Amino acid sequence: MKTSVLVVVDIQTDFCAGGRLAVPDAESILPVVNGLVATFERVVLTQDWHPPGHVSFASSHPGRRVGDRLALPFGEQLLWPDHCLAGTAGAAFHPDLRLPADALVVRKGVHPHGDAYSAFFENDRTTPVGLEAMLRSLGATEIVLAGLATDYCVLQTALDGRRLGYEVTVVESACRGIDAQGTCATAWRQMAEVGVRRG
Ligand code: VGL
Ligand code: ZN
Repeated sequence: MKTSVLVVVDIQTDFCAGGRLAVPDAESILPVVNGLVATFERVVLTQDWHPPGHVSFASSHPGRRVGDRLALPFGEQLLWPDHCLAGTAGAAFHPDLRLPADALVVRKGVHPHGDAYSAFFENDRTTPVGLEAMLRSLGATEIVLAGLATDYCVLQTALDGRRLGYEVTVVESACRGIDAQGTCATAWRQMAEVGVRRG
């Protein structure tokens, strides 16, 4: 039996207009996402949720700037402005997102020394974030992805989803990317290569 779960990625104030890491045109997906939310029985929301001094913040590394790449034991960490500080208004879901009362929430990037783009695994590729356990308990076979940002958190969640054997559909009209250096085109290519459907 096919069981689909809608996964709404990081639709938070800091990623929208006026936020600390605003994704261009992010708000325009809200009506599309709300429409999707209304059609799914099971919805999981992800929330970027960083402690002060988080490893992904340029401000945590004296002499480093936003956009710099830092070498970490498990790979490169791209440095961002401070964003989605746990418990602050910037980390809250966008007020126009229609939240089902029974939606489940996965918070990621919660450890000071580890970042997480994917809702399945932290960027060390091994520490579980929580989505896999949730999907297993829901009996999910397919995930449908919407949200922000196409080239980071949506991308990595989609790739991990395929790796774990889920059918994965990314709804293009319900996503927006940062796309600073053509990274959205690369993201769609990477997703196509592993069989992610572009819905
Ligand atoms: C994201 C950069 C930093 C995302 C999160 O949600 O795509 N991007 N933290
Ligand atoms: Zn983040």
